[in-house]
Amino acid sequence: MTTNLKLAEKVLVELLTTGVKEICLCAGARNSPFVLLLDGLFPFKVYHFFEERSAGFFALGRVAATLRPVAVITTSGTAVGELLPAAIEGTYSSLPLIMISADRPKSYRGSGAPQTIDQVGIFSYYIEATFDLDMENTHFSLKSLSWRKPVHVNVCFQEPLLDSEVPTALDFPKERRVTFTRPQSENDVVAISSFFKTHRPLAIVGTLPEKSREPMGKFLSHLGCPLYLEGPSGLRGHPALKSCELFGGDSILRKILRTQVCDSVVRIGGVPTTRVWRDFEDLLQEVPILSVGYNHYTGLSRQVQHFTSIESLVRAEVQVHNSATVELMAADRKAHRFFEELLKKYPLSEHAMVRAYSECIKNDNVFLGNSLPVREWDMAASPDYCPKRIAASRGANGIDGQISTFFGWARPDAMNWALFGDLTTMYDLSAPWVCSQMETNNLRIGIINNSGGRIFERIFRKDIFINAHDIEFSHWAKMWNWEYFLWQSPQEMTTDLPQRCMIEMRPNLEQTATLLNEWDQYWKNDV
Ligand SMILES: Cc1ncc(C[n+]2csc(CCOP(=O)(O)OP(=O)(O)O)c2C)c(N)n1
Repeated sequence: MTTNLKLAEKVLVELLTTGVKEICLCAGARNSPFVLLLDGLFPFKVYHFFEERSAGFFALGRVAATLRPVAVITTSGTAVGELLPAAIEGTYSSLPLIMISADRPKSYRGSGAPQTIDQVGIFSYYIEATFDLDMENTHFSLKSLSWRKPVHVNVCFQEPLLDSEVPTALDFPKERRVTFTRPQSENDVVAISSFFKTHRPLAIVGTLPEKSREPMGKFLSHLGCPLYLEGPSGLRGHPALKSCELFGGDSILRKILRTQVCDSVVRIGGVPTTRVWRDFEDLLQEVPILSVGYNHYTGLSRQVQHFTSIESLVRAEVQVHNSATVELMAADRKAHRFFEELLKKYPLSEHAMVRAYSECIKNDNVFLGNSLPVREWDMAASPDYCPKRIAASRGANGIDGQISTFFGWARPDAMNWALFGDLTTMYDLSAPWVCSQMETNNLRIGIINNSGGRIFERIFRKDIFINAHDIEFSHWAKMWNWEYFLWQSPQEMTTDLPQRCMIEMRPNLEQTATLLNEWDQYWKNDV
């Protein structure tokens, strides 16, 4: 007869067989069969959390760092709901998160009994599959999944929870490793090649999976068209791409398309961050687009030619000959020089601070928070460096769970820096909990404290959106026993820092606004 412990063991064995190496465990009473089995019996690396939201986002970071599925195990009730934000991000970023929730027996559903909620279906669209296991239904296999979305495994345990002896040793079957390589198709290669035969495109490159960066770098270096390389592509500042790389920001992209120097766009990787992408819905809706991503999301409501195999693009032997780009590249360089002058003129602006921060990071690892950091990186980070690893959570663009994802993503092979907004930081204050369990202590968190959500200042120009405050972060650092630094100008910035620290940067709001106004003015004058 099956027992709770046997059922839990079956689930864990299937994880092991699938190639899961790491589990984020959020202990409670209902999931005690899992907790006891994970107390030294299974060869998983187990991270312990008291808070499920952080656990979910940390797990996403681990998926990105290890390229393997990672499991999070929660108890029942609202604990399960705390995983929803990570499930959403996992869906749009196509990260294989396995969410395992413990539940009371099925007969309790709808009863309102303590810590009993309707768990099955709680993740609605944001899962590829649900398993609802109990003593009668013990069939559990992860074999035929595509892994393009998270998975929910709900496991009902009956009373008493510990209904058999905890084994002292277990035998494990062989690993059956999951691969995430998307199927390539000859048809895709042919269709992609024919687009290049009839078009003179501009390439916009968003988030690329780490393993695609090198082959994509080679491909783009032979392509011969202007390249807009966003930070999370990992190719911004790549030495082999410099001659074609655009640094003039959104406005140069608009100019290239408006003047029809390029007659189309090839969008590569994740949905682009640049605001120009939204223009393809209206102002630029006639521009043909070839979209090649790592999942099926295009980020547009209109139909475009879309392929989900980056490998097929890399294999297409294509080259673009467009002599008209020479002039445009010169305009880009001129605009870039103007922007460099602005950085010098307004050294206390956010952009100048981001530039100086990027010069501290050089070629280390960097994780960018949503909202302004990821945008300001694209505008202002030094073009002379290409970080070893760079990432941002651009699936659903949430400002939640960013620090936890950064911790999951950090690796010991280099210094790991991060750049977050102040509200984004406040969203994830319990994230440092996990640090004592991590393999690396190479962690430097940069916070741009501009006293609120300043991205809204530029969209609405109304205070009500900003959530302005005068909070500073030294006490947060103290709470977690991290060293803390305050930088208010680029002169104060240094790499002479402890291995692990929090750095609060306080830019001058007025200088930031003036820099942006002058930059807008530059493009208004450029007719
Ligand atoms: C979970 C979530 N809630 C709300 C938002 C909407 N939102 C986008 S940016 C932002 C403000 C971010 O402020 P901050 O982190 O200080 O960065 P800044 O805009 O100043 O760069 C908010 C609330 C979101 N993206 N995600």
